[in-house]
Amino acid sequence: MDNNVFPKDFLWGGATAANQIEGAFDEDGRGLATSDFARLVSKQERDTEGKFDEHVPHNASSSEMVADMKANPDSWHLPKRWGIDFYHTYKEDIALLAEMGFKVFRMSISWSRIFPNGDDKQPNELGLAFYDKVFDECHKHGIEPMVTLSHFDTPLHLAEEYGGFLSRHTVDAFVHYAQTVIARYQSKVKYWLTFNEINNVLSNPFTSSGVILGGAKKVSDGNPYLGHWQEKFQAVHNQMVASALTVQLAHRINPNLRVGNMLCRLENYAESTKPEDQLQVLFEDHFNWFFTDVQANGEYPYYMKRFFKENHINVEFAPGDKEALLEGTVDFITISYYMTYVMRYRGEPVPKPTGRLVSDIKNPNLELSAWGWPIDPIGFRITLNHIYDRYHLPIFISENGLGAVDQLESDGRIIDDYRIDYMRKHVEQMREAIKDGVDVFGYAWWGPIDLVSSGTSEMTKRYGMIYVDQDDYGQGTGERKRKKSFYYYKKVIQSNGAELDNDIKY
Ligand code: BGP
Repeated sequence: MDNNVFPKDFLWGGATAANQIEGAFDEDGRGLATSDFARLVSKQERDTEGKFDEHVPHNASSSEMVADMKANPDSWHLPKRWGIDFYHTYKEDIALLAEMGFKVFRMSISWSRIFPNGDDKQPNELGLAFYDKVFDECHKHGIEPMVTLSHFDTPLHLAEEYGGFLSRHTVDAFVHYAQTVIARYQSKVKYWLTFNEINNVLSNPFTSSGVILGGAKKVSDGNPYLGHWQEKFQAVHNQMVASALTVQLAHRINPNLRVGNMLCRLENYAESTKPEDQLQVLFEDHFNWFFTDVQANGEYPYYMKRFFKENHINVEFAPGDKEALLEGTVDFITISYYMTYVMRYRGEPVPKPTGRLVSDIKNPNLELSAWGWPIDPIGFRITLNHIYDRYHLPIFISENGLGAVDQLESDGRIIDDYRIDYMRKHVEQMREAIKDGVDVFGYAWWGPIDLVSSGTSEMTKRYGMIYVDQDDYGQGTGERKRKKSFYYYKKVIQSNGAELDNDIKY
C-alpha cells in the first residue's frame, strides 16, 4: 500500500485560541472580553447536577451574571483570565511545538488586546507588539502562523453597549480591527480565519458573538428568551457580512493573503432507515451548511427561506450587504471535527436548530470520550468528502482532538495511548479522504498543549501532547512535560503521514 499520500508541503500542526492560553487578561492595556466571564464548570459539578449537557450555559450569558462577576470576581472561578500563561511562556511553548516538527500554528489574536474596547480609534501598541513577537518566534522555527481574528472573545464593551454583533457598530469595529492587524502582519501571516465556529452563535451567542440575550442595554426587550432566533440570526448575518468585508480587504491589502471560514462541522446520521429520520438529517444538515454556504457561495441558500418565514425571522440586510457577501467569498474552507450525531424525526415538517452540541441519541457503534463525545474517525472521511463535494475548495482541518483525563506516572511520564489511538485513526481516515480526491492542505490538532476548555473552562479536560502542570483552579507549577503522544505526532509529521503505527519509544 502506498502510504505517501500527503502533499509534500502539507501543513501539520496544532490549534489554540488566545482566550484559552494567553492569560494576562489585564496586562499591557488589554480590555475585558466575553471570555473573561466564562465560569468553571467542572465535570464533578455537572455529574452532581445529574446533567451531561455540554450546553448548559457555562459561560455568563446574562447581564446580571456579568455584573456579579465584575463586582465579585473572587467568588467566581474564571480560568480564561489566567489561561496557561502563554503571554509569558510563548517562546518556550513555540519551541516545544517546533520540536514536534510543526509546520503551522493556528492561534488567535485577542481583539481586546489590540482595541481594549473593541471600537477604539487607535490600536494598543503593546498588544500589537506582543503578536509581532509571537509571529517572529514562529518564523524563527519555520512555523507558519494561521490566525483567527475572533475566537470566542468579543470585547466586553461591545457586548454590553451594543449587544455585540446585533449591532452594525460592531461590524464596523471588527472591520477596523481586521484592517489594522492584517495590514500590520501581512508579511508575517498569510492565512487568516474570520470567526471561529461561526455556527456557535446558535448555542453560545454570548461568547461567540457578544450577544447577551435580553440583557444588553441597547437591545433588551425585557424578555431574555423572546425572539432569540431573530437575534441570533441577525447577529450571525452581521458576522457573515463582517467576514466577507474582511476577505475583500485582505485581498486588497495583499493579493497573496488567503482567508478562510471556520465551521464546527456536525455530520449527522439517521437513527434508522425511516425516511423521516433521514429528513431530520437533512434539516439538521441545513442548519450546519447554512453558514458555510453563505461564506463560500456568497448568498443565502434557498432552504432557509421557509424556516425564516414560518418562524417570523426577519434578517435585515443593510444596503450593500448582498454585494458584500457575493464579493467576499472565502478562499478555503476550515472545519473543526470532533464527532458525529444521530438524528430522529421530531415530528415537525420544518427544521429547528437544537443548539445542542452532543446529541441526545447515542450511537451504539461508537465509543465515547470521557466527556461523552462520540469518537468517529470514519465520520471524518465522510465529512471531508461531503465538504469537498459541496464547495470544491481546499480544506484545512482547523481542529480535531480528544479531551481526556491524563494520569501522571510516578516517574513523571504521561502515557496517553488513547490520544495516540484517536489521532492515528483520524489521520488514517484523512489519508483515505485525500486518496478519494479531497483537497486537504493541512491538519491542526486542537490543543497541542493543554489549555483551558472552551465549553467548561476546565484544565482537567486535556487535549495536549504537551502536559501543563496546572489544575482547574490555576494551581500548579505550570511546568510543561512531553507526553507519549508528543513523540507520536513528531513521527507522523517527520514521515509526512506515512508512518502511523504506534511503535514509538517513550
Ligand atoms: C471548539 C472550539 C475550541 C475548543 C474545542 C474543544 O468548539 O473552537 O475553542 O476548545 O471546541 O472544546 P472544549 O474545550 O469545550 O472541549
